[in-house]
Amino acid sequence: MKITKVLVAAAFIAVGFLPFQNAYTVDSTQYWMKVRAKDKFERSLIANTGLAIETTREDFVVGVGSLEEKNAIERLGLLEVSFPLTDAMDFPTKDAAFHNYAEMTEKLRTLVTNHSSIAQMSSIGKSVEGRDIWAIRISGNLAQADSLPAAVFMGGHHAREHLSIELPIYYVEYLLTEYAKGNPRVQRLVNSRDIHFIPMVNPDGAEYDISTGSYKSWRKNRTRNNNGTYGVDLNRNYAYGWGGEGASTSPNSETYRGPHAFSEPETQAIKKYVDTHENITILLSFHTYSQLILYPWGHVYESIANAQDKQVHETMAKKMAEWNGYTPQQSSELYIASGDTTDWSYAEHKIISFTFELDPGNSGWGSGGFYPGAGVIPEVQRKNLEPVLYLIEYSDNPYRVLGSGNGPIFKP
Ligand code: 0X9
Ligand code: ZN
Repeated sequence: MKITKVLVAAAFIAVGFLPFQNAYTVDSTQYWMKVRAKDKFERSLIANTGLAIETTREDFVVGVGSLEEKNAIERLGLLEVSFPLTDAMDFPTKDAAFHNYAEMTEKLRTLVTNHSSIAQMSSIGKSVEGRDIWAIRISGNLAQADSLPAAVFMGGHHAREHLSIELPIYYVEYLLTEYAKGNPRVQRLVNSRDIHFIPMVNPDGAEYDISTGSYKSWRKNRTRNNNGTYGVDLNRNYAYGWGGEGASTSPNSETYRGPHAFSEPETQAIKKYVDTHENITILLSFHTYSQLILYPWGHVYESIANAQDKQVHETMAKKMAEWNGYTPQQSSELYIASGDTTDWSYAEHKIISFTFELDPGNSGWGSGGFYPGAGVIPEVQRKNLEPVLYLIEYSDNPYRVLGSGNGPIFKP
């Protein structure tokens, strides 16, 4: 969105003189606001200022309004956070190829609308600030997709890891457009599978990270903690091993685990989605960066007890590493961290689960780190395409990677 200062100059075509200074400025900037409101009376007070309330929660509302409305709300003593919806609230120009929340929503909506016989878009829950968390479901047989083998891919648990959002978006586009073009491999996969993408698990964090037009290096979500700080680390908030090592009890910390497991609406949404799609056998959560393929456990150094499951994770990780060149290893080889997505999905549902730490590597593309620049997007999408197709392929029975006759065949 662009700054919209409207210069209004009355045109006086009087001969010889200009009677007074007749140019004035109207600031038509709109502000995004989070406003404290504990009941209908406070909400009515706020609505009365003119604020367009978009989301109502137990103790706050979110809306958009003018500077005048923002000032009025400030005078009521209820304003918690505000951003001008100006040039900010978007990626720096050089990184415009990344999708912000609105752009992602629009792109996914268009893709699904154009391929509605094989794709659905649904909100799996709302973020703390009331944004929809979108899931895309792709299958050649949507009516009976629950009885097909399923894989789920997610991105954007961590706010500043914007590259992790570009991959799920791209694979949605790839599968839908290749299917339409008649790509036989994609048609076979889509027709026989139930494929899920949740590209932006933490939309509030991602938007906050770009809210000033330069990156904030934000990681967590945007929960207001009890000490007035913001954010829970969503990859420390899942239930399995929650409360263990490698997660902080301090709300100020970057790795704050939250007051209890699944305290956050974002992780609750993922939990509910995974819990209710019992056909999911494979999960991949994209993060950045370090070029790693990680698998459980992450909360202890021991490996998972089931030897066959361990072997499946190792075999798949090694195979995928041949395509993307990343290093396959157990999560806790990186460091111990409790409450992450994949420990939970494996422990709770026996889903074969991976975390990819995407590019760059530690000493990869310069000092890019979390912000490697938009130029890397196509290459990272390309190198991870084969791993994604492979996971979809083997979701009917991941144990097949160990040779025929291994493990439970998928039963709907
Ligand atoms: O710390 C994390 O959540 C992940 N790394 S990141 O830089 N994207 O924040 C790694 C999670 C791997 N899991 C464990 N080590 N348990
Ligand atoms: Zn991460």
